[in-house]
Amino acid sequence: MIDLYTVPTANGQRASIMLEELALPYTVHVIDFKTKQHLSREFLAINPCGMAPAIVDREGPGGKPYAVFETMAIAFYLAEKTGKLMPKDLGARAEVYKWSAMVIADLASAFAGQFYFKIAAPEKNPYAIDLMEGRAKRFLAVLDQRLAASPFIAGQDYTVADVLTYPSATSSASRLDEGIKAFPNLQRWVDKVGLRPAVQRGMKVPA
Ligand SMILES: N[C@@H](CCC(=O)N[C@@H](CS)C(=O)NCC(=O)O)C(=O)O
Repeated sequence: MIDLYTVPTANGQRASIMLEELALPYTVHVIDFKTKQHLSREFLAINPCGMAPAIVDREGPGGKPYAVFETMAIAFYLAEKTGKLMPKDLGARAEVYKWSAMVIADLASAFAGQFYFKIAAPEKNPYAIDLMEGRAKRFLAVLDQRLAASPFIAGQDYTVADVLTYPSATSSASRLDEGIKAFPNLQRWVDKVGLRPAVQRGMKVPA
């Protein structure tokens, strides 16, 4: 059994899609930012950064409870635990590492900045908003080019890199005025990946 500590955001959706894809049993715990639950002593013991999502695998390495934080680490941990969605061949696996790192470090960070500056900020700074939206669009364009030549993000097969990308291309990209209209290959991939029942279930967590 896995405890998932989450919030209804793209990062939370990445973790729940992984759990659904791998058919791992899990219990959802919603973190309440309003009461600063993410900064509580109990939650900081799971993720010292005080961020969601995080998981505790009650049967972790050595059969002991094991906490994992950082969305990409959660996804890789679960893929390796089950031997699914992560290629065995080093070359194919390196494609997963590369594209996953780009999506999390570059694209998701740009969208986080866009959210903070465009939506959360009490005073709007056009430079900061344009910078973050510009970067998000630049990385979406890179994914669009990639998907012109490759059926999935990391190559021929659906992998953890697709799971990590989907919430950015849907939830986060819905905050752009034009959505992903300018990116036809990305849109085609979103339509295909969005048909997966596990993706549909994972996107609805927490209910
Ligand atoms: N690098 C982290 C980012 C996680 C993150 O930003 N989580 C947000 C919710 S989507 C959060 O917990 N924010 C609270 C805070 O920044 O204090 C990851 O990939 O897991």
